[in-house]
Amino acid sequence: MNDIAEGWTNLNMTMRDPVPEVVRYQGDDTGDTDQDREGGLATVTAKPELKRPPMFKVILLNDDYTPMEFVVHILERFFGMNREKATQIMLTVHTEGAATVGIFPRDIAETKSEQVNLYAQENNHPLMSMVEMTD
Ligand code: TYC
Repeated sequence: MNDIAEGWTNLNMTMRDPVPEVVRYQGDDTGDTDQDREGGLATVTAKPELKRPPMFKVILLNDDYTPMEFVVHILERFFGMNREKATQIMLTVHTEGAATVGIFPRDIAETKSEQVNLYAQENNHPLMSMVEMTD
């Protein structure tokens, strides 16, 4: 599994709640054990070991030359938007100057931004995206 796929696995496995783990009962009442001692076992609430990764915005920037249809195509191709959503976001970038088009873990945000910039360059359009940390 590559790094990006692994990143997603961890993200999916992120635990929202403490997970009980079974431990051998030591005959000692100190510590955070629940009072379930059937069969000589007590449970203890384990600290979640995975933290949510910090998230990063991919921001699309306006320019005066990239055709609107190409921007819509970019949003469909790299950000999985349907035509209606892509058109709406493209128009926001066009009128506001920039818009967040997706929020991802750092590696995925960087990769998407680079893919967009490279694809625009290969098609001789000045379209640019950038990555910014979320607040
Ligand atoms: N402003 C461009 C035009 O008028 C359209 C455009 C939209 C360009 C969004 C870039 O990220 C962009 N053709």
